[in-house]
Amino acid sequence: MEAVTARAHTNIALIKYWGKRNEELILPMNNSISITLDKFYTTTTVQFCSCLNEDMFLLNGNIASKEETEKISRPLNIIRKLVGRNIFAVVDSINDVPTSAGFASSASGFAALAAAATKAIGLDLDSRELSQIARQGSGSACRSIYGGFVEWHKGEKEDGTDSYAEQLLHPNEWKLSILSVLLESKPKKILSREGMKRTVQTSVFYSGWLETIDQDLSIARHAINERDFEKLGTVLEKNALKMHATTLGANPPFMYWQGATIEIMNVIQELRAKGIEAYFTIDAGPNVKVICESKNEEIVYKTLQGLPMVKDIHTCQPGPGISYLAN
Ligand code: 2P0
Repeated sequence: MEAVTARAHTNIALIKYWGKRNEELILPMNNSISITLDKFYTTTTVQFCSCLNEDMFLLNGNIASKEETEKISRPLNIIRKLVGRNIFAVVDSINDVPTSAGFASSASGFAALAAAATKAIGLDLDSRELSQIARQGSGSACRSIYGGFVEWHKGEKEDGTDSYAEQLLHPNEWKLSILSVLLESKPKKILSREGMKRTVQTSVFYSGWLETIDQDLSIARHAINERDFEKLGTVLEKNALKMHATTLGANPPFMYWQGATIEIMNVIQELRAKGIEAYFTIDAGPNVKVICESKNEEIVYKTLQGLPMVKDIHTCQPGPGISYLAN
């Protein structure tokens, strides 16, 4: 069978996915909205062969661990079931996602895998179907099928058939800048999967998250539609702070921020007080992403670059969805 290569880019959530209602199918408690980024991506080649009796996974040129291989076998099992064939694959995956940039590679990784593997086994799926397969590798991966601004619909059904992402805006339709600020930090202790689970089960603030999420989503959708940067920035920063507040109400409580995280948040709020529109968001780790309009990119970059706790800054713009590469 032919080898197929696909590429997918990472994404950053503006309105966060935080909590699952079904751990097995990876069904979220709420919709989320993201921007796919141009700079960081995963390129994955998949080839099925009846000569194999299990999946083989090469990650950045090295044979992956049993645990890592089990993770990629999950979406491959779904694909095998779809075609009714018990045939295994070699998966060769290269991450151009510097983990140093504070981005997880799971979103781009599972999106590229879904695209390459379905085509390699002979399926011709549309983006929505690919999004559903990528979702079952890692939730945020369902958004990386598309470029630009994307919304993941949580869906209502318990079988997950209506839980997939959709593009809101093409990457060329709104050129924002996203600065990924790498801070001096210690390794994170609580992975997002575990963190969101503990939050859903125990946080006294999780009800507040759920009660206000539809309003945040609606404001963000309108802001994107109207290219209203102040409106979008205000709601995305509020939403990130609210997500992190839920971790403080969990039992036992936990927090992703470190000292440097708070210092950057203050710097961005001070920049705004001086009239420069920039907003921050933070995922399940200490690093900060700053979002601004292109006209302010240079001043934001220069402000951050000079700070002692900033180790590195990567500047991104809205990027493309999945693409297939010639082998
Ligand atoms: C997001 N995060 O919307 C949120 C915000 C982290 C904070 O999606 O368990 O790797 O594989 O579905 O997608 C990171 O979690 O979690 C994430 P799983 P995933 O981007």
